[in-house]
Amino acid sequence: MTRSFNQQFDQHGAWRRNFAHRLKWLARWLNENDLLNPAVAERLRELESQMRTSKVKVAFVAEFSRGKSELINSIFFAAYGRRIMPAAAGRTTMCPTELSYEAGQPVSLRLLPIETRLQPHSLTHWRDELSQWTEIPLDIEDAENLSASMNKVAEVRRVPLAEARSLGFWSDDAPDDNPVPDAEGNVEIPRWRHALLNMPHPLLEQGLVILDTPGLNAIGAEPELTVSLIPQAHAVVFILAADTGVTRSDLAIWREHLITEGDTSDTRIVVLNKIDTMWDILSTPAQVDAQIQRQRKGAAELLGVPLPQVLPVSAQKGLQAKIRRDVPLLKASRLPELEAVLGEGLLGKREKMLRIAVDSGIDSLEAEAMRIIKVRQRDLSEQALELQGLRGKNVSVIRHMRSRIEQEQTEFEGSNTRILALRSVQGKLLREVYAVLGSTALKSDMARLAAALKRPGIKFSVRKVYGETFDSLRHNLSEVQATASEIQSMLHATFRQLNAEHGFALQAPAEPDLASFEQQLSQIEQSHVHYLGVGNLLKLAQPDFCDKLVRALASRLRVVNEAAMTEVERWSKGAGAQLDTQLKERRRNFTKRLEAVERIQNAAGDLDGRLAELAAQESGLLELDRRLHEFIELLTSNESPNVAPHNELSAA
Ligand SMILES: Nc1nc2c(ncn2[C@@H]2O[C@H](COP(=O)(O)OP(=O)(O)OP(=O)(O)O)[C@@H](O)[C@H]2O)c(=O)[nH]1
Ligand SMILES: [Mg+2]
Repeated sequence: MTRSFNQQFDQHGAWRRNFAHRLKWLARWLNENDLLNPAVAERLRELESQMRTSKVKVAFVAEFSRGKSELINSIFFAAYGRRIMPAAAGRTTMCPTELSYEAGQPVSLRLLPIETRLQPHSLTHWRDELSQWTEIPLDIEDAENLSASMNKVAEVRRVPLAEARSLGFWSDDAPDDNPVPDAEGNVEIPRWRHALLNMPHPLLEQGLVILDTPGLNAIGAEPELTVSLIPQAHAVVFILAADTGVTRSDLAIWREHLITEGDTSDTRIVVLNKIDTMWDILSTPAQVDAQIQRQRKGAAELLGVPLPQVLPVSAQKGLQAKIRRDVPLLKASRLPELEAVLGEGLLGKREKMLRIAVDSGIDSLEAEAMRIIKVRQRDLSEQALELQGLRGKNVSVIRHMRSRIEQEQTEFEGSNTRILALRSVQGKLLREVYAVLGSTALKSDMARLAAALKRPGIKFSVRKVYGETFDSLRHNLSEVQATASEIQSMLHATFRQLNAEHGFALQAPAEPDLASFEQQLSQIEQSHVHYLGVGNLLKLAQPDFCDKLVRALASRLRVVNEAAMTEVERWSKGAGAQLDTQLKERRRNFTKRLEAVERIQNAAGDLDGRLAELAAQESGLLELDRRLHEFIELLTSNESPNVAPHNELSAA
């Protein structure tokens, strides 16, 4: 039996919540046993919040009236018993609409007026400018109210040509794409630029984000939609109508929005919608099937996707069937098959990505905790050896031992200067990294790109101009990689020295690998060059277009650079925390040794008692070691998410 998208998503959510829960338990256990240094604690917090808040974004893209909004209604909103997203003949959805849930934010529909296009800011910027949005509070218990509010995304305005031109809905260069003026010379444009629905729907609560887009005519769309919003989706559903097949404008949209960025082909799903229009009482079911199959094959060939990724459905009948609980109709709509593919492709991939991220985090966490346990074990056996040497010795020997420990302690504290020097060099190099990847440097790179794109005749050298900009961005990353290598060899040297002189067990954490960020840069570059290549070059001559494009680029690049900086920072903090932890352990060790000698000085017979204590502590550490492995085993194992962690994970 195929599981519906909703069921699959529920299970994925349960897995994530459970994992986050176990991580919390592990953190608590590590903390109770004094095995948690600040770097590990932060890593744990990051992993936990990644598990809890990671979003899965699905974008619905197609020419107008192919049934994007109807498909969203049928997959996600059938439980309301009616249409929630407006879906009607002709152009309906007029602005990109994002559906998601952020707890703590008001449940509402927020709308950004189209006039904000006149100001020089990216959508990313506007997201934080709450006061610029029109907010409509929603009552999600009331389906009628919800649906009426959602009608806002279909609102339009009539404006004079000049205004339409300045807002980007009229181009003198591409007259075929322009809207048709009415008798007074006015044209229809969207009232809103972007809509954000925040609503506690079960799937949205678990991190699903749905992006519904307006049928994209060449001129009205913002570059940011193409070069940022859609490429960042984890899956894109492209919709065709079974009755029309792949039209010229479908193909143009497919080329512009769906064949970009790298190895994403497995998260592109093509839906052949409206198969109900082929149901025909004069044909046998077998004939209808054969017809659908022909359309499927044709679409797969034209778009260059594997046949299993082209799924025929009837969104409308699927919605009706779910509302009326009409099982045969639901089956005929073939909606469940699409949901199964969507769920497996999207969530399976997401789960894999999360697991990879989490596994490497857990590995380094285990190594760190093990190191602390090892250091303690060694300290204990050294102490035991030292005390055994005192057996049967007289008072002056004991006094001598005491002064030897004190001397060792002084020498140890003296060597701190080397550690301080290491820290300051590390800090300086990190500041260099921030300077290279920080926002000031990026801004000037972007200003140069914008200026280059505005030069007359740029059409012929767009690829080169982007190439230069991105070479310089990639160069920044390799510079940072080189700096990191430099810090790394310094860490190795200093750690080796400290290990030799003080018997530490320091090991420099793995150097950050920035290759994946370079890869991301190349994908972004590709999507821009691709976007301009598919008939958008002419727009470079339009006022403001270059700035819009470059602003959209800048907001994406900022995210990449910040992620790279976080990686470097995490590694540097990791090294620092290791050092701190071992210094702390060593200081504690001096105090313990002095205490032990003192006790023996005061009552010589206490020696055996103290040795027994040490032995007990040693076996306690063995137990800790065993439990740590148990924990990690439990965290990384694949077993069902319903096992309550409490029993296995209760603190020692
Ligand atoms: N017969 C049939 N009609 C459908 C189906 N799905 C959608 N429609 C109709 O097609 C029209 C357009 O559907 P929408 O969901 O508004 O299409 P859209 O792609 O969101 O269009 P825009 O918002 O304008 O970009 C509506 O009248 C729907 O009722 C279907 O499976 N079968
Ligand atoms: Mg729509």
